[in-house]
Amino acid sequence: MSNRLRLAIQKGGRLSESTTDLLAACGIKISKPDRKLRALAEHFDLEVLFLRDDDIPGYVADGVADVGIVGENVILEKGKTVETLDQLGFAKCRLAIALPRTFSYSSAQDLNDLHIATSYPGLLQHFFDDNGVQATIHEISGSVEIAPGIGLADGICDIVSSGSTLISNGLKEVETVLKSQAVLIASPQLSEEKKQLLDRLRFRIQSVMKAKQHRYILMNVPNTSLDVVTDILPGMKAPTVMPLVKEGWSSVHSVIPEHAFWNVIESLKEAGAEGMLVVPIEKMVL
Ligand code: PRT
Ligand code: ZN
Repeated sequence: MSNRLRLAIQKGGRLSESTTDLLAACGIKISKPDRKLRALAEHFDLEVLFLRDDDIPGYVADGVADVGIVGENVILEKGKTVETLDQLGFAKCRLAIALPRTFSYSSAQDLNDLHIATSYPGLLQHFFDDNGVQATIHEISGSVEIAPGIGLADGICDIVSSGSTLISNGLKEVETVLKSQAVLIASPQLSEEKKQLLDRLRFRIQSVMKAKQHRYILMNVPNTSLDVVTDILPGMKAPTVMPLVKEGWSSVHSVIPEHAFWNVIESLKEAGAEGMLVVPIEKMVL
C-alpha cells in the first residue's frame, strides 16, 4: 500500500469547485482529471480519487479512500461508518419537506397518510419515526420537485438552498429535516503515517478556514481614545499599537471575526478611530 493519503472528492458538481479551491488554498494543487478517476497532488503526499458524491462515504468506510469531502446529507443518508472531522463551511443547504403552496399546514401530524417523493428515504423515514408520522415514501433519484405537479406524490423532501426551485414549482417548505454543509470525513482505520499526513492536511484546512472567518483591521486613533479602542478590539493576543509621525496619534492593528465586523466598526468610529482599512487574511496560524 502506498503511504500517500487518498482523498475522495466529487468529480463534477456543486462541491467540486469549492473543494479544489480549498485544497489550492492549502497549497495542494491537483491537475484537472479530464476523464481520469485519479490524480496525484503536487506539493503534498496526496492522491485524489474523483467520484460521484454518493459513492464517497462508502469508499471511505471501506478504506479504499482514507479521507473524503462530501455533504453531511449524503453521509447521514448512506449511514456508513466514517468519522466526521471538520465542517468546511461551503455547500450549505438543508433537507426539507415541501408541500403545495395551497396546503394548509400546521404541524408534522398533517403529513400523516401523505405520499412524499424523495432521494433521501433513510433521513425522511427517521424524521417520520421521530415525529410519529405515518406516511408513504416514494424513492426517486432526480427531479424530485416536479413530483407533486405530475401527480406522483403529495409533497417532496429535497435539498433546498435559496428556495427558488420550490417557489417555481408551486411548493412551500414546511419542515427542516436536516441542515447540511460539506465536511471532511475519514476512515476509522488509518495507519500512523496516514494519520500524520491527515493532521498536516487538517492543520492547513483549519488555518485557511480561520482566515476566511476573520479580517485584519488598521486604523488611526487619537491617543486619548486608545483605551476605549483597545477594549473594543480583541486581536489575536492584543491589538498592536504604533505611534504615528503626527503627534498624539497612533496606528492600531488587530484581527476581528467576520461575524462581528459591522458592530465593531461602528463602535470604533464612535470611539474616535479614523482612516480604517479592512483587509482579508490569507492564512491564520494560531
Ligand atoms: O453527480 P453527483 O452524484 O456527484 O452529484 P449530485 O447531482 O448528486 O449532487 P450535486 O452536485 O447537485 O450536489 C452536491 C451536494 O451539494 C449535495 O449533496 C448537497 O450537500 C450540496 N448542495 C448545496 C446542494 C444544493 N446546495 C442544492 N441547491 N445540492 C443540491 N441542490 C439542488 C436541490 O436538489 C434542488 O434541485 O438545488 C435545487 C434547490 O436549489 P435552490 O437554490 O433553488 O433552493
Ligand atoms: Zn449524487
